[in-house]
Amino acid sequence: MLVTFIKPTLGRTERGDRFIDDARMEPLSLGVLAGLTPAGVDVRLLDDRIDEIDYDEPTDLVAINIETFTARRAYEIADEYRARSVPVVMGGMHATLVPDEVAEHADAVFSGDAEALWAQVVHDAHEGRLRSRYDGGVGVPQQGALPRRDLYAGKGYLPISLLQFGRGCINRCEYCAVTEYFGHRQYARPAADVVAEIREQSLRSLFFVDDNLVADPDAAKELMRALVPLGIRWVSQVSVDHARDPEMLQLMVESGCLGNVIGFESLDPENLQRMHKATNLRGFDTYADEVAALRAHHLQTWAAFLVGYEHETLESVAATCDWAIAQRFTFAAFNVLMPYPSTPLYARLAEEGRLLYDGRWWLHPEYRFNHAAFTPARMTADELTEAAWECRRRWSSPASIVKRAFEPHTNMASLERFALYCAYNPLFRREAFKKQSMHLGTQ
Ligand code: B12
Ligand code: SF4
Repeated sequence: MLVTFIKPTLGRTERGDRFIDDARMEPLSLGVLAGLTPAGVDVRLLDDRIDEIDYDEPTDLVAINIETFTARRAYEIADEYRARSVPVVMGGMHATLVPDEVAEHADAVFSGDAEALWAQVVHDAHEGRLRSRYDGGVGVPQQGALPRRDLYAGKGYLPISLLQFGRGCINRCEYCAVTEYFGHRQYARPAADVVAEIREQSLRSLFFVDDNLVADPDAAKELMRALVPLGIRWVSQVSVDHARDPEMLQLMVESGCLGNVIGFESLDPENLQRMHKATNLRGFDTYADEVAALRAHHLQTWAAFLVGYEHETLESVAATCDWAIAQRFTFAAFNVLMPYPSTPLYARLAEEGRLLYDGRWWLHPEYRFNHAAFTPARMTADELTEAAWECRRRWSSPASIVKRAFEPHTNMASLERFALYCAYNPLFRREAFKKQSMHLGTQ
């Protein structure tokens, strides 16, 4: 039996080409799924962000990872295989959030985590008795299984190994799909399992793709203590409150952390309140102390902002970008607030009649990547789209890249950090231009 795992690309660029992601990373979800596949079953990986899919190549089961942004493309791929009578199972974030929609394009919809039930799916497919729905629930990642990293060979992924300590988050931000999926909980692996996995693979640069690595500060510290002897370099995603914990920062440095993605989201406490972003609000003072602490520990921050919340104005979007450049962060993202299905934000905007593109923007042929899909309170949707794009343009302009490079405590703190800065800023700039206004799906 042969199972084909597929990671769909986002869509096509304005020139009409299928989007090839030059900053692509290992698709950990599918690596883990392959690792959970029973011995004796053959597996292969097709990454639509680089590979051409030959739909006529024989396979017994197609397993597609689906997110809201890749739904249109995932359905195109699924429809092609199903037209050739190849059974398709889809799982991942979007399949869990809107299983009924996904069911229109799949023989089986898999909600939740794969660990408990994936072997059963493979068995059922082999017997020709695939059920239309599976619900794996949520829980501790991997449960002993290792991702099949051999499947990543030759696909040109960035030289950084993806892995997971925990998944889920205890916070309840109104717009967040993750916390809905995991029921406002975090599920972490034993630190010893993570250390064993790190020893099993060859790269020394690691990305913990946790939703919030520090959701349980004690568990995070235990992990970091276990990482110290490994001599690795790592990055992750963390909530800003960790910067108020000197022990956490010290352990990050000792265990090889280069910096983290941090959701600053907004500089306006009224917006943070509306988001239910409690972690950011505690002792809020325009993040001055937090940024100073990160700098003092030489951490290179990827600052994430969410633009378009209720109190946002065109002036406050521009001021957010000014502030980020003035802080000379290493990387930044200016994300337009997106109403992901099945989130409290989505329900609220639907009730207020503010969703655009008939509500299901991810399927709408007119919707474009990075465009607002709702009517903001204090500007038009087009103004929000343009203001966020202007932030991305200004942030990644050559003048900004040069200005930010010379931050002495972070980007200039060592040759290694400077090299990281210089390698990735131009790459992310190119990607930002390529992705802006892309069509979702390729048809
Ligand atoms: C790492 C990551 C990234 C990395 C990508 C790494 C890569 N490989 O390419 C980076 C930083 C580049 C990234 C980018 C983006 N991301 Co992202 N990302 C994540 C993150 C944090 C972890 C994903 C992961 O690897 N998890 C580890 C694996 C092992 O777990 P898993 O994916 O949950 O898979 C398990 C189950 O879901 C299930 N499963 C998954 N697929 C399948 C398939 C089948 C067939 C079956 C049976 C089961 C199954 O089994 C797995 C094992 O239990 C998630 C958050 C999250 N918790 O999912 C966001 C997340 C997926 N990203 C999100 C978004 C929005 C984006 C961006 C669009 C952001 C932007 N505006 O640019 C981009 C573009 C994404 C794209 N498709 O191109 C959203 C998606 C929301 C949604 N409703 O779909 C998420 C959920 C974050 C969030 N807070 O909402 N992302
Ligand atoms: S802190 Fe981040 S991961 Fe946690 S609920 Fe809020 S947005 Fe989601």
